[in-house]
Amino acid sequence: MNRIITLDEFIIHRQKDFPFASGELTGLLRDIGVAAKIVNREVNKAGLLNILGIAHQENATGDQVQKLDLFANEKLIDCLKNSGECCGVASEENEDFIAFPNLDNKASKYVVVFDPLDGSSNIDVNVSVGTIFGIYRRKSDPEGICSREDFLQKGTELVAAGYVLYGTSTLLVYSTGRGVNGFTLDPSIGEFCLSHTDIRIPDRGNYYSVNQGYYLKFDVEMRRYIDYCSDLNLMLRYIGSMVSDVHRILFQGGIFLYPNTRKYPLGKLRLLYECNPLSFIVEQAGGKAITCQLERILEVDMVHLHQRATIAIGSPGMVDEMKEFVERYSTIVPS
Ligand code: P6P
Repeated sequence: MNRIITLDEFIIHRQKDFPFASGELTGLLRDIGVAAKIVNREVNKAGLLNILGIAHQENATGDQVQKLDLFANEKLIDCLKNSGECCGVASEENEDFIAFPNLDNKASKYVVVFDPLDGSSNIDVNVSVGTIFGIYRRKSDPEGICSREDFLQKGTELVAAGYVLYGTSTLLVYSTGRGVNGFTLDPSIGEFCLSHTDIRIPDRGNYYSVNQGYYLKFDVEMRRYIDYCSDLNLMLRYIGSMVSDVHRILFQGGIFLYPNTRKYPLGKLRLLYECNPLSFIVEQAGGKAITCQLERILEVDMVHLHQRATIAIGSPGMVDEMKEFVERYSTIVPS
């Protein structure tokens, strides 16, 4: 039996990959791991506690907020505020970013963006949900408080990104730009343990993931590509939780699509804390992530915190094929 390597050990060991690392990023990743364990504990017993049901609130993006969303958001903010390595956060659940005062007058180098509980509408029906996070190096004066410019950075500026999938087991997948690794939570010891080393996405796969219910509302080129996937007898898998759907694609190959529709002309998914972190990970695993207008997701200019984007993400061979359909059938010539 292989020796158990915990997330903490792995992060500290990999710190050597960064000659100038002084431990702040290491500490930050470990704090996120702690927050994930706390959220996991509540997600796993959500059905037993009076934290189900909609909290009769709307979040910054107008979605109904489940109580567990609020809990997860609060825990992540608390852990990061007290980490001493993070000077501010931006969350799907908060209209604006939150600046943290320096702890012990120590200037923090990083800001964190996150969707605390993505796919939360699945909670009441016991379908997997996830946390998505991204870490940027601040651009503002380290002696001052963080500013909006710290968050309005392209995905290419990400220092690290990851997700936690609360599913049949709880898995934390992250990258600091040198490959992708996965850690499964062992509840008996309360540790995330290395379970998937150097994850690589297959060049192609047998899955396509899209909300077929919007088919007639997609542009013609997307409908043609979806028909092509169906003609290839690919299997449609879509559970309405981006982390879960992209996780399947990352591990087994395939493509996930959320194109523009009449309801969401700019796409539904959020660039800052959904598309960019997952695209960073998929690219690090050898995959591709572009908008349905063929721009590389990580290169899209970040204009405001809750900016939406269309996305096609997954196996490189399949994203390239989708790109060909757009070029061939789009009535709008991509800029
Ligand atoms: P639709 C969940 O609300 C979410 O933000 C993503 O996790 C998911 O992929 C998408 O929205 C589902 O949206 O319109 O298909 O229900």
